[in-house]
Amino acid sequence: MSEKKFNVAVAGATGAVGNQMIACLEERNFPVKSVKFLASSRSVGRQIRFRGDMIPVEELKEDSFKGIDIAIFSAGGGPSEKFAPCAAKDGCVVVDNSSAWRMDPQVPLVVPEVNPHAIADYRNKGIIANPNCSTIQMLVALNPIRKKCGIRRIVVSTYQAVSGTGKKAIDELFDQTRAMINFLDWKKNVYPHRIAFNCLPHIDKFMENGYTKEEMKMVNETRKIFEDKSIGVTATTVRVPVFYSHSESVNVETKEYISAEEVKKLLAHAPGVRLADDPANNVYPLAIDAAGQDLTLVGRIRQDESIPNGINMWVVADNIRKGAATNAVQIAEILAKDYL
Ligand code: NAP
Ligand code: 3JN
Repeated sequence: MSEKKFNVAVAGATGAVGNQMIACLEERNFPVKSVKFLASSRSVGRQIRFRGDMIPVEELKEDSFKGIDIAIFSAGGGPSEKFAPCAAKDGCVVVDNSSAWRMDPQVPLVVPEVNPHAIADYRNKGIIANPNCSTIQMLVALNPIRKKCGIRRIVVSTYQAVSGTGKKAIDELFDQTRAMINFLDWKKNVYPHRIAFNCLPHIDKFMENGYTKEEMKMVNETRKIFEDKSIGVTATTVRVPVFYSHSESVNVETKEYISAEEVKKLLAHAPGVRLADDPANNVYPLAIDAAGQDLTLVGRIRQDESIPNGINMWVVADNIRKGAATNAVQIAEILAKDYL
C-alpha cells in the first residue's frame, strides 16, 4: 500500500525558523504531496527551493489554507493568532511555533519525547502548539528524571543564542563583532544594548513581577507539559553572543533521591538525548557541538550537595532545530502517521 501524502503549508517560510522547517521537511523525508510557502507581502516575488523545485512565496492570507492538510506556522504571535483559526476552519491542522496558543487549555502543547499523547487534543481547535525553545530542551533532559523519581522544583539559568531572535539578530551580532575587532563604530537595532562581547539578562518583555516573558514561558509551559501545576520553576534567561544553540544550567530537586550516577545511566538511553559527560577528558555539552543536529546534549551531571535530593546539569540544544523547527516537524510526523 502506498504511503499517505499531505498538502503542507509553511507560514513564515522566509524566516530563520521557517527556513529550517523547510530543511527539516526535506531531511526527514516528510510525506509531502504539495508545499505552499507563505510569508508577508514583502516576500512575494521570492522563491524557495524544495526538493529541487523553486516554489514561489505567497502572501499569508485568510484563504491561504484551502486544500491544505497540515500548516506549520512560524510567522510570529500576531499572524498565528489571526490566521491559525482560518486554517483550522478550512480543515487544516496547524502546528504553531509562536506563544499565541501555548497556554490555551484547549490547545495541546507538545514535546514528542515527553507528551506525544497530548497530540490527540488537536481535535479541540485544530491547533497544536510548539513550546518555547528553552522549555523544549530542558524537558527533554528532565523527563526521564521526572518519570523515575518525580520533580519538586527546577531552578534554571539560560544562555541563549541570538538566532532565537531571528535573522536580524544574527546579522546584528555579526556586524557588531566585525566592527569591534576592526575598531569601528558599532550600531544596535535589535537589542537595547550591544550583544557582541556582552551578556543581556533580558529576553522578551519585562512583566510586572520583574520576570521577563521568556522566563514565565519556561515556568508555565513546564507545568502544562508535565501536567503538574505543583512543580516549582524559576528561571533567569540571558542572551549571549553565540549564533546557534541555547545552553542551560539546570538545578532540579527531585521528590525521591537519585544519584548523579543513576541520572547519567537514565540519560544515556533517553529519547532525544546525547550524554556528553566525561569531564576528565574535557567532554561536556557545547553550543558548537549541538548546532546543526537534533539531539539535546546533557552533561556536567552532579549532585547538588546543598540539599538532600538535588541534581545539577548543563543542557544544550540547537534552538532553531530541536527548539523550534525539528520539534514542530516531529509533531507533524506523529499527526500524519497516527491521526490523519
Ligand atoms: P524571522 O527570521 O524574523 O522570520 C519571521 C518570519 O515571519 C518571516 O518569514 C516573515 O516574513 C514572517 N512574517 C512576519 N510578519 C508576518 C506577517 N504579518 N504575515 C506573514 N508573515 C509574516 O523570525 P524567526 O526567528 O523565524 O521566528 C519567527 C517566529 O517563530 C517567532 O516570532 C516566534 O513566534 C517563533 N519562534 C519560536 C521559537 C520557539 O522557541 N519555539 C523560536 C524562535 C521563533 P517576511 O520575510 O516576509 O517578513
Ligand atoms: O529568544 C529566543 O531565544 C526564543 C524566542 C522565541 C520567540 C521569539 C519571538 C516571539 C517567541 C516564542 O517562541 O516564545 C515568540 C512568541 O512569543 O511567539
